[in-house]
Amino acid sequence: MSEIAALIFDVDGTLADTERDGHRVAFNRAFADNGLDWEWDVDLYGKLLTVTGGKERIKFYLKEFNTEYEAPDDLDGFVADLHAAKTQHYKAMMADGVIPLRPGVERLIREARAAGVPMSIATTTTMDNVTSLLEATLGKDSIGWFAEIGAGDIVPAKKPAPDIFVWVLDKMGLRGDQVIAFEDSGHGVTSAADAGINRILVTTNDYTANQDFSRASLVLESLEPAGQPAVDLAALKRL
Ligand code: XBP
Ligand code: MG
Repeated sequence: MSEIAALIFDVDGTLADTERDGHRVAFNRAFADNGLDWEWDVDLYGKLLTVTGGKERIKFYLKEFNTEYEAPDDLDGFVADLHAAKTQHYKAMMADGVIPLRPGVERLIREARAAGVPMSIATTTTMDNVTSLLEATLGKDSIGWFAEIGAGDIVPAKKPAPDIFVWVLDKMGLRGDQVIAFEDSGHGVTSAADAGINRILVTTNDYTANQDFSRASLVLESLEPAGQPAVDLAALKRL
């Protein structure tokens, strides 16, 4: 049994199932706003999730799935504008409460907070998206419940690179072997493990269920898996 110096949470797919009904829909709305007839359906979006980060994902789509489209000379500017429009749609959806937290997430966060266990966030998504989800689900003050929020372009390389977990660990003054990471994807596990985190709890979702989690400590369908005890701090100490 090892002490837990902090919990570090991924956001998309881990705190909430945001990809299929949140990010994907927001991308499609931004495309329509900009007169583009692109439609990312549920299956295609699963393939696009190979690449993390929304701007990187749009470029990947153009390179691999829509080679016919003649992108403007200023590709970076074009993608950045499209992505900014997507973020506005995503934030509006979160403010409307479209996506709830996954089972057990709020319970565990409240338990950690009551026990004085520090929490942070390590995600590839944009900071505004994180704060809009937290505000809509846990309330305005909840941003302050997290010691560090590592998000988006704050590091040059997104998951599966370890940079975002390394950034959060550095900011917290902790080593990887002192914390527990929560992830939902193979890329997330690679990122956390390569940052030196050896206790990684995965909660899968439809997009990630068949990915490689060989470096995770425990893989569950959720923090409240059917027919098994719910994950609480005592269970985390046994990881
Ligand atoms: C999440 C992502 C994000 C979102 C989109 O990965 O890949 O890119 O899909 O967010 P993870 P932005 O859960 O591993 O952090 O559009 O804001 O980039
Ligand atoms: Mg994720």
